Amino acid sequence: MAIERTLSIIKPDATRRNLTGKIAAKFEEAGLRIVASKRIHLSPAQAGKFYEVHKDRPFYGELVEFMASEPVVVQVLEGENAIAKNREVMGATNPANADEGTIRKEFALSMGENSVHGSDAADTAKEEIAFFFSGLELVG
Ligand code: DAT
Ligand code: MG
Repeated sequence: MAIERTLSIIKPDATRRNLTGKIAAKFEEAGLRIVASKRIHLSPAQAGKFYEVHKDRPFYGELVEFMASEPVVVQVLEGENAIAKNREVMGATNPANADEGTIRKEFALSMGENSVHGSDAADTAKEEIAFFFSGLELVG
């Protein structure tokens, strides 16, 4: 299995409830290394651009407003099979369907306020990492 990098976002519902450390611990316990991390407050334009792929979905406006509502913590996670492993640790998009022990099962408030984002494939991981970080900021 290849060593991969993936982009994670700890969303406003989680930063607001002081869950940043608990969520980061889940990544580390799963063997994912946090090779870059920063707390930022996205503008609506930045959040809209990041989630552009969903622009025609009915929830887009709500999603963008939520992601720009309060700070987020963006991180790059590195490890074997990191993209799929992070998706496993996150749990299903809808917390009602998330497995026990996953971040979304434990912490998510709803389908929209679901605590974390994670890249879904190698190409999106690359794009999403470049959206937030320069090469110099990635410290393996
Ligand atoms: P994921 O975040 O699991 O990759 P996604 O890419 O399908 O899920 O959607 C991006 C985010 O949009 C998701 O984390 C929460 C929000 N979202 C998705 N479907 C939604 C819905 N039906 N109602 C409200 N928000 C939704
Ligand atoms: Mg997605």
